[in-house]
Amino acid sequence: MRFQRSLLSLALAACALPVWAADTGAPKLPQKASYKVGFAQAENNNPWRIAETKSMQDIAQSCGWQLVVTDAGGSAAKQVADVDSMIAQKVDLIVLPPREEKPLIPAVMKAKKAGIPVILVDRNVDQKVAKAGRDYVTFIGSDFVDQGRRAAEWLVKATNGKATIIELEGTTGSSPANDRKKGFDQVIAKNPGMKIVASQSGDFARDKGRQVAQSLLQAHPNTTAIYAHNDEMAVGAITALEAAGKKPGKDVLVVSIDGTKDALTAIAAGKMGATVQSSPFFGPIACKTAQRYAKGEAIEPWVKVEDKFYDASNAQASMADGY
Ligand code: GYE
Repeated sequence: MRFQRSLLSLALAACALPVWAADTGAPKLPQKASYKVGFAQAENNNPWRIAETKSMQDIAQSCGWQLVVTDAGGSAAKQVADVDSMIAQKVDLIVLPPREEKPLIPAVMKAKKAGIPVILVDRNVDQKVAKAGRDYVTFIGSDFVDQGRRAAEWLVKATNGKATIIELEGTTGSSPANDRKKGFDQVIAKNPGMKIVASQSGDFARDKGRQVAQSLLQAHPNTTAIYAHNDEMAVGAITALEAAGKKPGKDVLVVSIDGTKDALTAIAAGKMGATVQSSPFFGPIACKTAQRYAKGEAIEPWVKVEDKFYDASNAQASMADGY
C-alpha cells in the first residue's frame, strides 16, 4: 500500500513537472555581424521614456542592430501584442521594458519558446514566475528599493524626522512602483515622526500626478511633504501645490526619482528638494550585454545601474545630466 502510494506520488510529481524542468535556459544569441533587434517600448509619454527610446536608437548603428521599435502607448496588452509581432518577424533579440510585472510574462515565455532571447531593461517581471538565465537573459536596471530608501533618507534629514507625507505612486503593478514604495516604507517605518497619510497612483504621468496631488492635498491640508515615484508626477505636484496657494520647497517639501531636466531645474529654483537619479540611457549597456552574451559569457542575472543623487548642492552644476 505504502509502496503503491509512493509510486503514485512519483507519477503525480512527474506529471506536475513544470515545462521548464528539462530546460536549457534562455535562448542563445549567435555571433553575427548584424542583428534584427526589437525594442518594445511601453509608452513614450514622458521625457524619461523618450530618452530611453532615443538611447536605443542612438546605439543601433554602431552595435550592428537593425532596430524595430514599437510603442505600446501605455497598454500592457498592446506591449504583449508588439512582442508577438516581433516574434513573427523572427527578430534575433528582443529588448523589453515590461510595463507591468505580471502581464508581460507570457510575452517573455513566448519569445523563449520561439528561441528568441529577451533582455529586460529598465523594469523587471515578477521574479516568482520568470527568472533571469532561465527564461530571459538578464535584467539591466536600477535598484528601485534603494532609490526609495535614498529618497526617504533625504526626507528624514530635511524634516528632522517629522513629516506628514503624501505619496504619489507609479504605474500600478510595475516593478519601479512596487519597489520604490517598499524602499521608502522601510525607512519611514523606522521614524515614528514620519507619517504617510495618503498613497495613490499617478501612473508615472505629469498631469495625473497633478490631479492626484490636488485631491490628496484637499483631503490632507496639513501635508508637509510629497514623495513622488518619478519626476513627472513631482512636477505635476508642484503645479498642484502652487494652485492650492502653497509654496513648494517651503510649505511642502517634494522629493522624487529620475533626474529629468525639469526636476533639476525645479531643485535649482528651490521648488523641489531632491531627486534620486534613475538612468534611462540603456542603449550602450544593452549593446554591451548582448555582445557578451553572443560571445558565450555567463551574464549575471541583474546588470545593476548605479544612480547619482541630486539636491540643492549639485542640481545646477549637473544640469547636463538631465534629459
Ligand atoms: O522612473 C519613470 C518611467 O521604469 C524606471 O518609468 C522606469 C520609470 C521611470 O515612466 O519616469
